Amino acid sequence: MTTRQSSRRNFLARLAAGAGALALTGCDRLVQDDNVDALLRQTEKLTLAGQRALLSRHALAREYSEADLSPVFRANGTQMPDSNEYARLLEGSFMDWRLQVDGLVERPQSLSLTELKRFPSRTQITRHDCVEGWSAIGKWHGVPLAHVLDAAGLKPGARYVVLHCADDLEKALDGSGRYYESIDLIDAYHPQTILAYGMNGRDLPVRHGAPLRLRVERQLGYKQAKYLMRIEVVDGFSTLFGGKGGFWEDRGYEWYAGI
Ligand SMILES: Nc1nc2c(c(=O)[nH]1)N[C@H]1C(S)=C(S)[C@@H](COP(=O)(O)O)O[C@H]1N2
Ligand SMILES: [Mo]
Repeated sequence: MTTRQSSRRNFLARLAAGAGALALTGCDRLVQDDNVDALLRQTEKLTLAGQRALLSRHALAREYSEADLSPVFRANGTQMPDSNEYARLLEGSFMDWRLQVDGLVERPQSLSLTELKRFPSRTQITRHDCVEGWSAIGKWHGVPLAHVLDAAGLKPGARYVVLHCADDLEKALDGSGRYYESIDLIDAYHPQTILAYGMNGRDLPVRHGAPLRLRVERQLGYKQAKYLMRIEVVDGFSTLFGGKGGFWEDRGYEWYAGI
């Protein structure tokens, strides 16, 4: 929350408390004043709208049953990162792969797949919606991002989580074609936001982002970053890559891709 937002909230809270106190002491001259009345009615609406917006960000995405699983789950974007480093990691069955967790954290982490699998896990069957106009229902298994963030401990000022991937979706010598994404802390701590290492009861296949991908179920397909290498906690993303918070965002897509 910005300082302006929070001081406005404080102002509204004081206003509401003040009005209550006035009403209680029977001094209704102020309360009956037309302007104050109108203002109070408006703050009531604002609070409701604000609460509704927040509630909807916390709501769960629909979950499905095994019978709903799509027989074919399409792969999109990169289906095999084209780097020597990724080839080497894949050849070693990702035994040498580590997820770096750094940025605004108290305890930077370097986590192997085995270590990630020791955290409590979650399985969810959800529908993936790509902006290109296709959907598929899949079963995802992994560690809630919240557990990993708690292990690292957020520093004051932390506001976003940036997901750095292994693949260049665009060939650019300056590194600007690297896939990445970002989400805010509401989504990062949402119970269905997981770092998935399993899909449909097996290890996550390479074309779907092995060894680890994000599932952030209230948002569109392009937010579901595959081939995760690093999680960086930041206070803003304007200085990263194109500054818009994601590979496709830098090319014009919305940062918040709610569905
Ligand atoms: N690293 C990386 N993540 C990515 C992409 C990509 O090209 N590279 N494509 C995105 C898009 S547009 C979609 S629809 C989904 C596709 O996921 P899937 O291949 O498992 O179907 O991954 C998203 N995450
Ligand atoms: Mo997509």
